[in-house]
Amino acid sequence: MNVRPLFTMIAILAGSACAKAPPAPPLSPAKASPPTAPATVGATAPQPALGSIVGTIATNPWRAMKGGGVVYLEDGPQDTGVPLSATLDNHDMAFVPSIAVVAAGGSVIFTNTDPVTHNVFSPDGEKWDLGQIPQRGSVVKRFERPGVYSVLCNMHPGMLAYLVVSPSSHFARAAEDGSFVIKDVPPGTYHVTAWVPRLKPVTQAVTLGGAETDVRFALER
Ligand SMILES: [Cu+2]
Repeated sequence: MNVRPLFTMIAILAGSACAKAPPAPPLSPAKASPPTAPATVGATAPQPALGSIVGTIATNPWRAMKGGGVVYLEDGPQDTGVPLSATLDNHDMAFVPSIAVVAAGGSVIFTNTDPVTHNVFSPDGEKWDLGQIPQRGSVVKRFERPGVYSVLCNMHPGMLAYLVVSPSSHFARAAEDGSFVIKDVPPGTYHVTAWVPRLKPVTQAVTLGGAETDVRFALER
């Protein structure tokens, strides 16, 4: 979604140069090693070592990162066991958090911890409206398709949040300084998208070979 061709294939493949483990001592030819542990037990297939895709987002203007951003794998594997839900609260006349993320197929729980009634709707995509949410009330909505929604309240025009529905369960919030870490990624090549409010998202091909791969994004209007 929203691929910018100019940037698409700029992958920075800086494989981790930091060897954390010292080289193993040479194996001495052991005469007898009775308790040999079997290499594989049972029928479970060996799991590839998981790594991290780390990096930073630079923005023009730089203030665009004030509320943070989201980075996600377009084609990452869908992990089972990942909590497929996010919460977006109405609190102190604002949405908290201002950027929420959920994997496609997951649900968002819209709550209201204010002493006043709020409304939650989005004019984007299929244009949903959850109606009024009273104090202590909540509404759950499931999101099947990836996309980004602006989230508004028709009773308080200043309220604005963003909901990013990620195409995979591998995503991360980017901090205000642009840094992010997507953890527990199996080795492979992925299309990684960086999204920041009001800027054009950028997708790059990134190959994760070792424990860590570093990638830099540059986003502008
Ligand atoms: Cu409101």
